[in-house]
Amino acid sequence: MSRAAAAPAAPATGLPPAALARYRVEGFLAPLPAMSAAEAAALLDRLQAFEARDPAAAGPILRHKGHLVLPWLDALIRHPAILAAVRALLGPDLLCWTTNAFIKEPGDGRFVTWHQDATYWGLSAHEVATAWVALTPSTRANGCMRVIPGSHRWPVQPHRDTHDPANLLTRGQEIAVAVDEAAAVELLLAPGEMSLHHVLMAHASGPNSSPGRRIGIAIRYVPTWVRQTAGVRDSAMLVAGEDRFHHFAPEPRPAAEADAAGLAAHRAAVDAARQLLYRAVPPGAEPGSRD
Ligand SMILES: O=C(O)CCC(=O)C(=O)O
Repeated sequence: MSRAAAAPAAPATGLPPAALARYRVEGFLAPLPAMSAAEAAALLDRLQAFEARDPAAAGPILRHKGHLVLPWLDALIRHPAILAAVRALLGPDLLCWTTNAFIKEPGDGRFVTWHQDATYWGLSAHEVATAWVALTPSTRANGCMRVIPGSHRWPVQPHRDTHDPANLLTRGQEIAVAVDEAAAVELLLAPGEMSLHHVLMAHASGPNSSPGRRIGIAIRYVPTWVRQTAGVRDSAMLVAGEDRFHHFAPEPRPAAEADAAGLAAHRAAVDAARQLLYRAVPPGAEPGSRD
């Protein structure tokens, strides 16, 4: 299949002008409809069935670029409503750079410190957005994402790496300057809703003190003209429009769950992510491969 032919038909603009203007001012939008609650429940079933079938592999695969291995996740990154919204932000030619499932089990104490995604990603521009799609409710009690409106206009702040194992981020990185918690906004989502956030947006989330799992899939989109600048051979999946730049190695779509080709592509992508996200980190650190 040609790369252009792989692009789904999506409405040209998926955000009303007022929402677009708000994103430019605040750096995020939430809640936005992505799919029905029933569609989200079906995706959650598939995720949990995969975890049950192969618990050892599921963690690392879901954490980073699971769309290379799981056809349902490959479909999610091309979902017409999600793409329509992201096209309104970033233009018609889009790559999915990565996917990361953020899973918090009841009482597991996992959290995310205040950080800006752009810090270690090595991308040549800040025209990069995340669609965070809720497969379960995302609430104050289960550790929903919180953002600082307008922080996408901050430059990349100094970050320090804590390597705290309870931190869901790869390096346990956190902004090394004070963040005004009182200014934070909670992104409360129902299953099937999503938030969109800018790559410079300061965001964090607390632990899950509810009795249920909190599961969201973060999908990172970049326009095709963005490059990887960190000296790593990076790859990405064309999901809309065409790629006239070829800055990223194209990624194969999975034909079946966890088939040999998908697993090989995933292994290569995790190796590249390890080089990217752990550059200048002492050897011995364990990969988490998220931000
Ligand atoms: O899911 C979370 O709690 C944090 C997500 C996050 O840091 C991100 O999507 O960049």
